[in-house]
Amino acid sequence: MKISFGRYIATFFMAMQIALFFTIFSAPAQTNTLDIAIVGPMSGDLSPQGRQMEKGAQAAAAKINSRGGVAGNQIRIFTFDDGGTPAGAEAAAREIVKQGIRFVVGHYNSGSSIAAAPFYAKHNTLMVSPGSTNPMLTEFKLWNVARTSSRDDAQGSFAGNYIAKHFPGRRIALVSDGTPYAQGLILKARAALKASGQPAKGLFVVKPQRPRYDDTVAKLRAAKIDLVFFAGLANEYGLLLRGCKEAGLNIQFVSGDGTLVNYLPTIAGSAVEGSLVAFSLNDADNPSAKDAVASLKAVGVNEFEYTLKSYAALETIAGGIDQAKSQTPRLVATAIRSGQPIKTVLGDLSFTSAGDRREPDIMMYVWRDNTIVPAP
Ligand code: ABU
Repeated sequence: MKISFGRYIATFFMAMQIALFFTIFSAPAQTNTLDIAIVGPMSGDLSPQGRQMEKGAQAAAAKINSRGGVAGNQIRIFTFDDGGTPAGAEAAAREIVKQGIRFVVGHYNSGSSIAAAPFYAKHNTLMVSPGSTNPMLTEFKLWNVARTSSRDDAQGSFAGNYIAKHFPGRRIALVSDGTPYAQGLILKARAALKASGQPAKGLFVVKPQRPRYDDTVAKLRAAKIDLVFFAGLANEYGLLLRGCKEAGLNIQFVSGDGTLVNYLPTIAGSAVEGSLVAFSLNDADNPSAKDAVASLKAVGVNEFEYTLKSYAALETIAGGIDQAKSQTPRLVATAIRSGQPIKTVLGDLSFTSAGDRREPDIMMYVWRDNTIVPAP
């Protein structure tokens, strides 16, 4: 059959219109996404903290997505494991950047955050840590760092002053596990004790990952120490508590937040009872967290030390994007660090130009019946 040129053109345009119609009305709805990495110790001793971070960030993302996302973008969470070490953190950071993710909730350990932050800075990536408390993280003046936990200088000073006030006349020793986290904390506690007229009698460093600390126990006995301020992580602390009790030493222990894991009593045994720990205000009691806590409890999440700090870290990124009206990490960081409050489960958070929280967030707890309660 022969078709005239005019008819051919008309048929061609009709076919184009039909194709266009089906393209518009049958294509799957386009969803814009915002990718956020959650990175922390998902394996090893500190994996309970990493898993809390992951659950908190996932819950925050689900909540924000149910409200339409961040500026119309649905958040997708990608979890990475840094094993709680600086080397693991550097490897995870390389992978995150390689995958094109530009927003990070993490890391947990100060040593990990401090190792990874400059790499993120060079690669246009913003990080908000829910757990790293060493002051150095924000003192390097990197453009890309913020945190939802308070700093060790606040914690160390608070602990030193608390000890001086509640335990006058004690023979005090400082014990550190040598991690970057511990080093910052111990300096501040030592300064506060000295300023209060009760200087520490000694500083001992325990090497991480040893099965027992009998040598340190012997040194504490020889120095007639009856109060230890411990800066470090839970495993070493638990073993030291247990070792002192087994050796018959009657020492009051006070520690920083790095020892706070739910399995501490399984390492320390009954020696954990009565020990004190400086940590943030109880996030789960924060009125702003009421709905989030109820939703998390409904799905079996009952631990909130880092769950809600991580939830708030993700909300901080989302709030920064809203304030900046942009997903450019540098602009988002500038918005977060402008001091303008961001609504989170921990209340309205505002940050300094270095990325630290402005609100004081520290109190003393005591271990009773294998859980912590506010200290008198
Ligand atoms: N701040 C709790 C322990 C984690 C860290 O800062 O290394």
